[in-house]
Amino acid sequence: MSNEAHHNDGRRVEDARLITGAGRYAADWNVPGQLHAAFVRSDRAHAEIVSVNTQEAVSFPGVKAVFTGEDAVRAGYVKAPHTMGFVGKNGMKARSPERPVLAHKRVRFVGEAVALVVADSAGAAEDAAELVEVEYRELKCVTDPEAALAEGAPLLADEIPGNLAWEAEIGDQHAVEAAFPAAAHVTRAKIVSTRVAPNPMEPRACLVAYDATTETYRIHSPMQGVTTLRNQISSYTKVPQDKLVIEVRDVGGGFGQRSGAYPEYIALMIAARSLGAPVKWVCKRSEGFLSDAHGRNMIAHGQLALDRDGKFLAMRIDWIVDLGAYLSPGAQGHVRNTTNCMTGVYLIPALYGTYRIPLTNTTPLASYRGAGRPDVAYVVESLVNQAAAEIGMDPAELRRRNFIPPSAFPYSSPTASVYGGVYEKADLPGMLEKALKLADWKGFADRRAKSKAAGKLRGIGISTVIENTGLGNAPVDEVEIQLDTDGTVTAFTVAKSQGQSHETTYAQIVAKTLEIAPEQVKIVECAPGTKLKGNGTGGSRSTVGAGSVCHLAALKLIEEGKALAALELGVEPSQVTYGRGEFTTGESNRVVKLADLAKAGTLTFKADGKFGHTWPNGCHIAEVEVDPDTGATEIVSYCAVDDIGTVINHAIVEGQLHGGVAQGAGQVFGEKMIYDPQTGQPLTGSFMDYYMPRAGLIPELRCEEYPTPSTVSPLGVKGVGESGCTASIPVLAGAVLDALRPLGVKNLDMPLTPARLWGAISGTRSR
Ligand code: MCN
Repeated sequence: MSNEAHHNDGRRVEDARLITGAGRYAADWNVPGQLHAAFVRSDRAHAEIVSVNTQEAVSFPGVKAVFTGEDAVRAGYVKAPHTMGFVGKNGMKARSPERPVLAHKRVRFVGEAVALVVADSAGAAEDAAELVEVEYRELKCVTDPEAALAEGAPLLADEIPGNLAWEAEIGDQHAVEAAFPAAAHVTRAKIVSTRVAPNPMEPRACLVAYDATTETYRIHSPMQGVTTLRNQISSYTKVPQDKLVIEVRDVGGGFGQRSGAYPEYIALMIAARSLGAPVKWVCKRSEGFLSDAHGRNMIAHGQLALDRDGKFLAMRIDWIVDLGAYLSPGAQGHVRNTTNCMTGVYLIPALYGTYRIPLTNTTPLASYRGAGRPDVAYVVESLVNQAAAEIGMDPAELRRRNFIPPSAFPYSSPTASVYGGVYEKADLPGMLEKALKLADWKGFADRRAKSKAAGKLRGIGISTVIENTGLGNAPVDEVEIQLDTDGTVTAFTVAKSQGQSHETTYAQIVAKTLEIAPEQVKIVECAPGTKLKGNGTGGSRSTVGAGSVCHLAALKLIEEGKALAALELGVEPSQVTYGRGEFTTGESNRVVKLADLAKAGTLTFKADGKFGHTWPNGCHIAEVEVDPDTGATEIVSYCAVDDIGTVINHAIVEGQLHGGVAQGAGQVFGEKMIYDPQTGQPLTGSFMDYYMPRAGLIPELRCEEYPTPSTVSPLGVKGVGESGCTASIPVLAGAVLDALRPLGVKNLDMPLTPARLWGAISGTRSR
């Protein structure tokens, strides 16, 4: 069977289930005797809690109990786990206020859970929640990260002076300071990656049941991998991991936001144990805007020094990373990934970066598709594009002059020693030329002239990006393959698809290794009670991690299968060969099929692997037309050339790019969480006010591959799940700026709404 025959035609095997309503999401789980929960949430951004009066709520018909911060403190569930374990300036460790799972004595953002009402119906719980009276003593709030760090800012926690949760510096300050005075040109910019609300399609939900005889909690929740959630819940509660059974089947989008243990889940554990009944909560969309972790939210002051020929000499980036009122479990990417990719795809001999993380009276932040990678790409690519405009050089040519050359790989970036940033091989010049051709870069001047004749401002944007994917926090990724008596092969993994089609692609991997049809392979992710070690899905690492181990486990089946088949065939294992689901020997015509191997009972084969970072990279080029009379933008073309190593499934990879580009476009053109600076109230708390990208925004993408197989993964794969986001933000924002630059517009802050662009255009006209 040829390799091609092992690939199906790209169709996702999970689609039939998901689009016919047969999916099973967190809210679809129901268990006998379950009760329903509603949270009372803070409507103040910053306040002391004077009292919580639950009397009326408790006596509301159907209500079983109301829990408050006192219950959370009594349980000892006050220390939220976070992953910012890095060592900062002068050995500084990250600091976060205590966070009881129901707020106690103090609230620090609008939406923080203050009380939990449990009733025999969701309606009763919601109605009673309105009867809980919370008396607050309001405190001054601060929602702007720069204001939070300023002298005299309201303090979120007495033990965290200056609201400074963490501070760090990386790189070589002296080298950078020496390089700048010698530069022929310095480009400077303040670049803001806006705060967005991820809004996966499936709202959060959680159902917790407690078995008093075994002291075990069974938790149904949407998440990205069973081990991460179990770890974090255990760390929040000190409940041993083997007393936490986590159940999940389908997840309707995650984007990083689902990876962590939210306080609500743990408050439900208190309720389920105390009431001796399962308790279920389904988050409403407007509640999600307030309490689901937000994404991005980084400010960078960047400076890039160039010599007379446009060669980069040095770069400095000062970051302010606003992670909200508390450090959440999923916040480390903001620092680790921006550090890993801080010089992008360029040779920049001297680099210096600083980080400051303030606490603000806003919803906590976590990884959001790209987790720092889109932010750093946006900063570096914007600096490069601005430098090209300032020195009057074609931005493609400026890139050519500064790329890390193929001969320099594996490339140890100036930040390689911080969190492990050695780039594996890439061919950046080749990638650029392919993309320029695909996008007909040379023909742009003509297209711009045509647009101008039609009364439109046309702009072109380019980004060349690289990102780290693969490495995870778990010590290894394990996969177990089960061979059943009928020859069916089932692979069990820890990673969890939230829409990334693992059931299709992992099955393809196993099928290809075993030379059988993908239909013969079933994938089960996060089986309840699984003892497998491994990483959740995040950081576009599942294919590098779990995918590679699927291959290794299938190889194990072949190797161990040979020994078993040898017994049947009456030969030495070395005399057995395997192919197309059959063990054969040159000694006879006898054949042992996979089903024969397991005829006496199911067999299992376990493999593990630990992989470093892989480095997908790409060049995206887009063109936009801006209507100067309305400020409305149309993306008129989008070309993506990506090196994601060996591709398992082309259709799925394109789908991943489409989704990522749409999310990037959403951020560029409209998405932004806005807080009222005086009151700390979110002003974009529903889809009435918060922009979401629609299908009409995104044109037909032209995607092409330019693979340099990874040497980190035995499959040669690099991740792709976040590539679309990382490349699209600089490319789309850059294209719009390019359209307006001839009018004298020098910078534009996202979101690039019609109103903002119209204002910028009118401003230049009135000048
Ligand atoms: N793939 C492939 N060939 C490659 C690389 C990947 O065919 N060389 C396939 C994979 O097998 C998998 C998909 O592409 O089916 C994505 O793989 P990978 O890049 O390994 O990413 P993960 O599976 O680890 O997914 C995580 C990534 C992240 S971090 C976010 S955030 C994200 C994303 O994927 N969230 C998503 N894509 C998403 N897509 C959907 N629909 N929903 C989300 O929540």
